[in-house]
Amino acid sequence: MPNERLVIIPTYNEKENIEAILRKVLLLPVEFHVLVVDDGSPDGTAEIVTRLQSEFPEKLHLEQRSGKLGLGTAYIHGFKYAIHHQYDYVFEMDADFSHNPEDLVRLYKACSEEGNDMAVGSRYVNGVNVVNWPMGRVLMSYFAGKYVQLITGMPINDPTAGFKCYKRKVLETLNLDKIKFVGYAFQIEMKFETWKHGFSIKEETIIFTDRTKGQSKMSIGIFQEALFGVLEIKAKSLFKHYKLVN
Ligand SMILES: Nc1nc2c(ncn2[C@@H]2O[C@H](COP(=O)(O)OP(=O)(O)OP(=O)(O)O)[C@@H](O)[C@H]2O)c(=O)[nH]1
Ligand SMILES: [Mg+2]
Repeated sequence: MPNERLVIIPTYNEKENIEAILRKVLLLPVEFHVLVVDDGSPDGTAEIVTRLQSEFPEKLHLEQRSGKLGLGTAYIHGFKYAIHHQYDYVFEMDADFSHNPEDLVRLYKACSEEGNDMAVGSRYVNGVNVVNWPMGRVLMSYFAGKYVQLITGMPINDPTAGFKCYKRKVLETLNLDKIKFVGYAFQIEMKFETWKHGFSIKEETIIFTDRTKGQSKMSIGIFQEALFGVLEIKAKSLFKHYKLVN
């Protein structure tokens, strides 16, 4: 049987969250496999995953990298793994419960039943659906989305969202080795490249909840990368020829 669905969860110091989130995903009524890409978390996140692997053989996978190399490259690593193992649907999800694992099923159906190539769990389809973020951060994220729309023309309300489903053919089409950014700009770049290739993208409304356990890895550097990265993504695209798929 071909492999169906793989959820990639990048982790750095998520010992407070990892076991609970894995149990949630692995026990959903629809079967999802999980790949954790851990960047040598000093807090022992990978050891917890290794222990759980005996409980979920075949379904729970772990890739370990030697140091904190950034979210973007962790996902690229995971995408290549997914292509190699022929997963049909590939998901991005955080470990910190900001993304509700139950929404994976809706993202999956948006692609498998509604025929979209990518589904994005979006906070800003109907107003703002964010719980427990300080108002400053909500506004920043919301207007960052508007800024990205303005610069790129991409019709997506939540371009920095990191909760997604890709059909494998999207990942096979994009040149993953040319994806440059690692933080929020990585999320923008992946959507932009997907859109420019003519793939269909659906935004599914989700409620995003701030993490309650563990430490955020958001930094000023990641914010700056997004601010200037968007300009670079747009500028580069002007010199690029996209072969449309649809
Ligand atoms: N492998 C790997 N995972 C990372 C890295 N940076 C962040 N992560 C993981 O990526 C996910 C998102 O990171 P967060 O710190 O929650 O970032 P965020 O959601 O933008 O920030 P908060 O809202 O404050 O939580 C989490 O599962 C992190 O553990 C990294 O360098 N390498
Ligand atoms: Mg988070």
